[in-house]
Amino acid sequence: MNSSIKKEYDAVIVGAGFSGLYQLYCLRNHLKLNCLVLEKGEGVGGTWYWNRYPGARCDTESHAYTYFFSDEIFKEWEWSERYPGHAEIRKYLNFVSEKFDLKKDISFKSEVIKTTYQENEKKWNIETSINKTISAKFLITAVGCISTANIPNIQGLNKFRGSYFHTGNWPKNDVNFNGKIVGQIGTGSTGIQAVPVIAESAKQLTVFQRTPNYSVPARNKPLTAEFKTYVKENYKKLRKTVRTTPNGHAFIISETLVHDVDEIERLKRYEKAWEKGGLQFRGTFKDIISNQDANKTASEFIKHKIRTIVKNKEYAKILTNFDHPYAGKRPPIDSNYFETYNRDNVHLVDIRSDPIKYIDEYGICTEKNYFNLDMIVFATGYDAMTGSLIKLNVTGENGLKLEDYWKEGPKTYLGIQIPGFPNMFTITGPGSPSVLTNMPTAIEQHVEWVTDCIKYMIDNNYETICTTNKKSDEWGKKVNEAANKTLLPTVKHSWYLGANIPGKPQVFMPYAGGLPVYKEICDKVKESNYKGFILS
Ligand code: NA7
Repeated sequence: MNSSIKKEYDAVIVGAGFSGLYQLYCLRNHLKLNCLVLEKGEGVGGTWYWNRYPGARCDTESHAYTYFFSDEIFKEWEWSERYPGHAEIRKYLNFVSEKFDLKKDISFKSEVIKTTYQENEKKWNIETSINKTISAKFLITAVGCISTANIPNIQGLNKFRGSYFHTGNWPKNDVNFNGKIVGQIGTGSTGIQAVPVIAESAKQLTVFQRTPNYSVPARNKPLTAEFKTYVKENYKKLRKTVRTTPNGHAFIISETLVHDVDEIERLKRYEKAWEKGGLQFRGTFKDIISNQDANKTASEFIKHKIRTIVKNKEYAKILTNFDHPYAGKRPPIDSNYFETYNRDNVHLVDIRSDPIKYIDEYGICTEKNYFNLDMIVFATGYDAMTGSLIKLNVTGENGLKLEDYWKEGPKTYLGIQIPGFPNMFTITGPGSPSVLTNMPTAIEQHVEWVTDCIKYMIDNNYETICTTNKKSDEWGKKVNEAANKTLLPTVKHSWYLGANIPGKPQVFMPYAGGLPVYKEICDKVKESNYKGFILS
C-alpha cells in the first residue's frame, strides 16, 4: 500500500509482528482510528519474519503461543506441532492479518529511520526508508524485544571469503550446507536449535562455545487429533491459565519447594519433567529460580543428563562447565542438541579457554588453533530490549534523544512510556515482563492497556500523555527489587542485563515480578485515571 500512504495518521505503529498486528486491530477496529503500520520486512511476522535459521522454532507450546483475544481465530486456527516452527508462525500471522483485513493498513519494506516529536503540533514525525515522512498523534513501537541482531566485532570478518549469516537475519532462500565446512559461534537458545539441523547436512560443523547452556529436551511432536480437540474445547480455561500464571505459559508452576521433598522424590519429579520436556522443567519446584541451593539440585540433574548423553568426555566437560545457575539465563529447550556431539562430523571448541583471535579469508583463528571454514553461522544473539527502540532514532521533547536519555540504561514507567516522549507507547518495552513471559500473552495485556489509555484520552479530550522522571525512577527501583528476588541478576553475561553487548549499560531490564502482579499494577493505574502520567 506504499503509494496510498497519507501524510497524517492518528496513530503510527512500528512493526508487523504479534504486537503491531493486534495494536492495529484494536485502534482501527475498536477505536476507529486512522492507523498505519510501518514494517521493514516484506511481510508480516515481526521477529519471525527474519528468524528462518535451521531449526527455528518457538519454545512456547503452540496452544499458548497464540492470540487469545478472538474466539474466532482460536476456533479456526489449528497448530500442527507441540512447538510452532517459524514458517507456521508466519502462516498464522498471515491468517490473522487476512481474517481482519490488516494488510491494507501496513506499509511493507518501510523501515523507520527517524522519529521526532514536534512540540508545537504535538505530533510525531516519522521518516521512513521509502522517502516518506508521516505525522501521527500517537507513536506505538511494536518492534519486538529480540530483533536487533548482534554480530560481534571480530577482527577480520570482512576478509572472510566464505559466506556468513546471523540467525536473526536469515536469507529467505534456503542456505545449503551440503558438503560444507561450517563454523557456528554461539550456543544460546538459537544456537542450540541450529546445531542439530546444520549437522545433518554439513560435511563438518565446528561449534564455538563461550558459555555452556543448560538445555532440556523439547520433545517436539505433531499434535494428535485428541489434543487439538482438547485445546479447542478448553479455550477459555487455557486463556485463564496463560493470563494468571506468572510467566504467561499454559503450565502451572509447582507450589512445592525443592527441600519439601526427599532426594528420591525430587529426582523422580525431575526425571518426569525431563521426560515430558519443555520450559515447564523450571516449574518442577517453586524455588528453582529464586534459591541458589534449590537451583543447584536442578542444575546438577541437568549436568548429569548431559554427561550421560555426550560420549566424548572432553566435550561433556566443556558442555557442563557452567558458571551460572539453571534458568539464570533464558533456558533453551532442544531437539537432540547434546546427542549431536556424538556425531563424527561435529566438533566443539571452548572459546573461553581458547578464545577467537581473528577471522581471515579462510576461517577462524583461535589462540591455539586454526579452523578452515566455508561458512560461519553467527548465533550470537541480539541487542535485546533497547536496541530496536534506539535504532528508531527517536527525539522527544526539548530535543532529547532516546539514546542519550538511556545512556545509563533504559528508564520507563511500567515499560510502556518514557518521560520526555509524549504519546509514544512501547509495547513490551524494557521494564515490563516481556521476555520473562510468553510473549503473545504479555503483548495482549500491553496492547489492551494502550488501547484503553488512548480511548480515555479521546473520550476526555486530552491531547497528550507523558510520564515523569520521578515515576520512571520509582518503577526502576521496583524492577530491581523484583529481579533481586530471583537468581537472574547474578548471571554475568546475561542479555537480560545488556551484558552481551560491549559498552551497553548493565541494568536488569525485564520486570521479574510476574504477569498477574504486573497486570494488577497497570490496571490500578488505569482505574486511577492514569496516575503517574501527565495528561493535558
Ligand atoms: P543469546 O541467548 O544471546 O545467545 C547468544 C550466544 O552467542 C551465546 O552463546 C553467547 O555466549 C554467544 N556469543 C555472543 N557474543 C559472542 C562473542 N562475541 N563471541 C563468542 N560468543 C558470543 O541469543 P539467542 O539468539 O540464542 O537467543 C535469544 C532469544 O531468542 C532466546 O532467549 C529466545 O527467547 C529467542 P555467552 O553466553 O554470551 O557467553
